[in-house]
Amino acid sequence: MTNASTARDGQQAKERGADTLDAVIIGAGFSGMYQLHLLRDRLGLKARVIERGDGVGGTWYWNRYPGARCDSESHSYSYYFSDELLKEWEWSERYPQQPEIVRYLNFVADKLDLKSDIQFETTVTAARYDEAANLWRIETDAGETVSAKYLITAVGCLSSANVPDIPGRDRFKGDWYHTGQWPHEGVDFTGKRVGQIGTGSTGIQAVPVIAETAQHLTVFQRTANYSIPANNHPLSAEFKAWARENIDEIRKTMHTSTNGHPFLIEDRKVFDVSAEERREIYEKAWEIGGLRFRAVFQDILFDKAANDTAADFLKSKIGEIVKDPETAKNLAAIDHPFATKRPPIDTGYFEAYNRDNVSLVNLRETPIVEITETGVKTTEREYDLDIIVFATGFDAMTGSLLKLGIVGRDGVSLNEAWVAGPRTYLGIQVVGFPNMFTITGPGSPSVLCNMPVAIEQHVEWITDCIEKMEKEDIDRVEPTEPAVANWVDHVNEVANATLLPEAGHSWYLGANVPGKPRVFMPYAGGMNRFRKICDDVVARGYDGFLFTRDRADSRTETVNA
Ligand code: NA7
Repeated sequence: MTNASTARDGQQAKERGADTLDAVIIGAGFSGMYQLHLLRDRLGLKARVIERGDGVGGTWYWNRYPGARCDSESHSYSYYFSDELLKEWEWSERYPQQPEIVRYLNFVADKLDLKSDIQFETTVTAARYDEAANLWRIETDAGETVSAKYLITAVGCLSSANVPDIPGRDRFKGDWYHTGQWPHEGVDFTGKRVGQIGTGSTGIQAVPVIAETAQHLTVFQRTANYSIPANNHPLSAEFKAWARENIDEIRKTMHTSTNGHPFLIEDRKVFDVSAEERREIYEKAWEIGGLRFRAVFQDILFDKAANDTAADFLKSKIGEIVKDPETAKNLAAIDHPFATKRPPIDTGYFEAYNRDNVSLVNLRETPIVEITETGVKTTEREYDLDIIVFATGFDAMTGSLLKLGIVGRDGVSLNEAWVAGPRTYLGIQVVGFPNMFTITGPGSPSVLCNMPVAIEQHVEWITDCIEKMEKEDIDRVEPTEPAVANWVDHVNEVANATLLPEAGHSWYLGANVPGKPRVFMPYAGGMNRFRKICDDVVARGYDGFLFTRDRADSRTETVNA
């Protein structure tokens, strides 16, 4: 194992008392697992993961809805820190399904012996910074308090379910489910009248699968959405061998690309080619399928006229697929530029509307008035339903962090610190919350990137920072206010250079949750650029971070990085 080889024989943790840990990590998904591995097996620290679920997987543990599938290609949706792991695991399909991802994460957890340091079925109810002791006191629903020098949140960006507060919701006598909190035993739709609210990436994946067994599926669409066929298929033996033999090459591409995917964005611009050539390029990309479509021109996300050509192509495809003209018109009534909301990829989404048992309700024309005991009532009529599926997304990027009950220096909570929106330095740290690290936090590329690539970079950066602190006996690290202010400005500046803010109702902006401050949260400057910025910060002596050490005379000194 690349990193495990240095294992626990590495530098020993500073003794902090038997009941005090070096680090508490919250969440056992991709990020928490890797963070545990590096802190425990590379640095030799005493670290524990606290996890709400009874197994590893994080977002993938909870998102078990029908059709749940990743939109990153499987051979890139893996940890790349270990060639051994890469060679031992074999993905079966181009896009991995949820159960296969959970199997993969269990394989990694077992291989690295991680589960022994994961406390499952435990929810963190509060985490308070005790300034006098320079320790985080983490309280759980098991009634215990765990203390640790470092608090690392690995709670994922899309883990806090957003169930809209539609009037009458609790009156419904049938069953209702949110896709992100799906029952482990599954849901039997056979013979049921199902209503699905939401047509984001999740809803678009769920529709064709639910339609297969439901008596009738009524899809309630608020914002029409683009979707590109995934062209999912089993991976051939040749491809699997190629992926195993070209690990370095694939890793290099993922680290070079803007979005951490295993392919690069073409250099050409939309209007560099003729209309005919452009059509051919789009047709070919549509056949190949998936997020590669977005990569065929470099200016799709920057130039509205260029974007229009992709948008028009995708809208025309809806018209070609969907037979009923009224349904096709409603599905193609898309109000935002292509890829300014997360672009879904699908398996038979638009085709599903050609089935007799699927119908679409355009909520822009006939909004939902209330949920009744027996179904959903719009301004036009009432739809009788046995089951309502909320595919209504997440309180993304900040929701799961703000739920943790984090309180920093001087009793200031994270909720108070972020009342006007999240403020971080590099998405990693927050002023007033010393020694707290937020993996893929707001202000980092996170959801605009193939997540494992973003996660590995953040986890490795955090580990290096902690290693430095342990080696140099540093007690605290936190960012400076000017560094945070500059970073927030930079995050806005790079977002404003793209068309991304044009989707005014996107969860990137927090606009899907009533009352949430509208701040563009992910870093849109590209993962490759972000990685370089983080490296440069270190090269400049952790520029923007303040390291402090407590002296024997009980004064605190600033340590030059
Ligand atoms: P998204 O992308 O936030 O989609 C949620 C959908 O639910 C979207 O169509 C919303 O319409 C709709 N929605 C939300 N609230 C309501 C109400 N109150 N009434 C009607 N419709 C509503 O979440 P997903 O789970 O699909 O995807 C999240 C990410 O997971 C995805 O991007 C991938 O990265 C993986 P709206 O657009 O707000 O009008």
